[in-house]
Amino acid sequence: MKKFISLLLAITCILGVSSCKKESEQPKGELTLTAVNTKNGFSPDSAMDGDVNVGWVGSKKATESNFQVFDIDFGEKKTFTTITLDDSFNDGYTNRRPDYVPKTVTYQNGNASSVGDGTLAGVLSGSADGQSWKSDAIPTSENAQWIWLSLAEDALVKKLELNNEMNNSVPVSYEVYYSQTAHNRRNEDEYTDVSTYSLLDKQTENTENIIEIELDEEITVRDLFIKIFVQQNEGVDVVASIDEILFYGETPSDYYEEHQPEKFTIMGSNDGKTFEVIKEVSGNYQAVWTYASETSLTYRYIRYIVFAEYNNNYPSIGEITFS
Ligand SMILES: [Ca+2]
Ligand SMILES: [Ca+2]
Repeated sequence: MKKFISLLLAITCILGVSSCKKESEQPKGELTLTAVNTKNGFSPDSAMDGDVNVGWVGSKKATESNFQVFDIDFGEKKTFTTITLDDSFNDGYTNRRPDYVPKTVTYQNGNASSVGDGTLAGVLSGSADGQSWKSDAIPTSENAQWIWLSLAEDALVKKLELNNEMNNSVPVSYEVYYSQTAHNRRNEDEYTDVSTYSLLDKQTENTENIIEIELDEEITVRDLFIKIFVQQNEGVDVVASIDEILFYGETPSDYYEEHQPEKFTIMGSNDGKTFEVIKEVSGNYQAVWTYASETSLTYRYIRYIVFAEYNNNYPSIGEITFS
C-alpha cells in the first residue's frame, strides 16, 4: 500500500501539480538533516541522534565568505523555547595534527651579562610581544653578551624557538646551551661555565630573526645559557636581545583541539524558503551553547549557518536539541 501511495505522489510530481513540494515526499513528522558539506563518517544524522559523543563534521572550513549550512526539517511544525548546541565531542578531530604543541614554562632564576632594557622574566612570558631582554653593551666575539635562565620546573622539549620578530634584530653569531639540572644562582662562575651545559645550537652566520631549534628527541630542559657574539639590525651591529624563547613538546597521540562554533546564525522557517533569524551569535567560546527564547517559537525548518568555528576547525555539531 505504501508503495502505491508513493507511486501516486510520483505521478503527481511528473504532472507538475503545485502540491509537489519537498514535504509531500516524506511522511509527516519525519526528521531530515542535511548539510552542504559533510566529512566521511560524520553524517548529518548524528547531530540529532541523542548521543553528544557522536556528531556531524563538515568537510570544508567555515569562513565569512564561505559559510557552511546545516538544515533541519522536523517534518512538521515544532514548538520550542530552548535550543542547545553541544559541540563538546572530540571524535573526528578535524584540523591537521600539529608537529609540536606549545608548552608553558615559568621563570625561576636568571642573570645576564648586562641589561639595558626589559626583564629576564619577559623572555619567558609566553608571548613574542617585543618585551625582552636587551643587553646594555654591544656584543663582540671577545666579549659575548649572555643570558642565563632557570625554569621553575623541568620542561620536556622537542623544539625551541628564539623569537626576535618584533625587534627585527638578528642574533647572527650565537651559542645555545641547556642543562637538565638547575644551577645555583649564587654561583655565577658555574652558571656561566659552558662545560656545565650541553650545546643545543651554534650558528655564526644566522640571518633569521626567528630561530627554530628542532630536536630528534624530546629533551629535559631546566636551564638555558645563551651567548651572543654578534647581533645585527639591517647589517648594523646592535645590542644583544631575545624577545621570547618559546618551548614546544611532542604532540600527544590523543591530541585534539577545542572546537566550538564561534560565529553562527540560527534561522527558522515554515515554508522552507523564507527564513527568519532566531539568533545571531558572534564570539561564542563555549562547547555547549544554549539559547532560551522569551517567547515560544514554532518552526518546521531550521537553518544553521556557521561563519567561523573556533581554532580554525571544521564546523561540527555533536548534538542539537530543541525543547
Ligand atoms: Ca550526536
Ligand atoms: Ca617577550
